[in-house]
Amino acid sequence: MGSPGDPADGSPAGPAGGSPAGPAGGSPAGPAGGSLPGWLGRLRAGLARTRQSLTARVDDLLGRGVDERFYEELEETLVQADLGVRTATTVIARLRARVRSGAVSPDALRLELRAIVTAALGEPAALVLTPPPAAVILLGTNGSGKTTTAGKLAARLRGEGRKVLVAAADTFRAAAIDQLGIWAARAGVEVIQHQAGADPAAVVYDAAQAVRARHIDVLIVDTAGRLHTKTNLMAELTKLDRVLRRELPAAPVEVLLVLDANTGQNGIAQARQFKAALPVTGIVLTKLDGTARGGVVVAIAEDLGLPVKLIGFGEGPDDLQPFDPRAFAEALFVPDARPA
Ligand SMILES: Nc1nc2c(ncn2[C@@H]2O[C@H](COP(=O)(O)OP(=O)(O)O)[C@@H](O)[C@H]2O)c(=O)[nH]1
Ligand SMILES: [Mg+2]
Repeated sequence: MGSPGDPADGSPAGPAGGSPAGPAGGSPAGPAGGSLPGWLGRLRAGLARTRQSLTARVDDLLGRGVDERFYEELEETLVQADLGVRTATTVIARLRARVRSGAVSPDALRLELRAIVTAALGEPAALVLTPPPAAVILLGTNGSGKTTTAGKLAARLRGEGRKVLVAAADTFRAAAIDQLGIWAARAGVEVIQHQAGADPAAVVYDAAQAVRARHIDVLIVDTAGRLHTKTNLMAELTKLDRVLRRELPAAPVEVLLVLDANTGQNGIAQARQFKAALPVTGIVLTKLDGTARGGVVVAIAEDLGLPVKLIGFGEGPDDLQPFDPRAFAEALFVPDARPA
């Protein structure tokens, strides 16, 4: 099939192929719907597994009354949903404080928990893409979803009326270059590519010249998936970053680390290492559809000091959205059967 999402670059298959179970079309179910945009319905559907592992269990606990055991088991549940030990501990401490000051009914506690998590997620952080031309560099380990994100982002920005160019700086395999080319064609944006094996910094150099010559608004740079422990490969990324800033000195540059939600806490460890090597400005959390580990978004916000700027929850061009903490917490906490 012609899906650019096919694992053309040989990344591990994972759960990627699977479209999320349930009403992926995203027509809002039930009274909560009202005017839910389609993507919100798909996000909700995508987060079903996380929601089940988290809220069903929390509801269970809430039904049993609040004692020491309740807090212990709640903390364990939060850790299992990949919120991380530190975050879970904080959430529990805040919940205890609220209970001391009076919130005790299960419904009140559930709302309290949702409010605490929403607050932990912080404020929405938009991509900074002005004044044009701006650049977005996508980093991350192999298979995390960089190329797919590049394609989805190109489509999105193009849809907003911007002139977009993508640079195939993953020159490691020809298939990776083709994969980006398919996305670019589909999104109706231009692409700069070299032969497989070329220097990624040379691709970026050419792309920067094209940005100037063609009056591009946003340059999106796809890079090779690489192990963050390989310092020579990190050096390659640093070089690419340096060339980009030298050639487009006035451009705002977003350096986005693309993390697969399925990697949970490991993703956070990866993020720390990338952050040490490059001026990462934000996170793209992908594959939120079909994972039970969507809670990791909370841990990222709390532990990493980096904003989640975009979330990916499917392989279609619309399955990438700016991260909205409120919408996310709601998709995570409002149970299926009884929308708030
Ligand atoms: N279900 C799902 N699959 C995704 C998502 N993002 C990427 N993928 C799939 O994950 C696989 C690897 O993605 P790719 O963009 O090639 O990763 P890269 O190696 O970082 O460039 C592909 O099969 C993609 O279609 C997502 O948000 N949801
Ligand atoms: Mg790729």
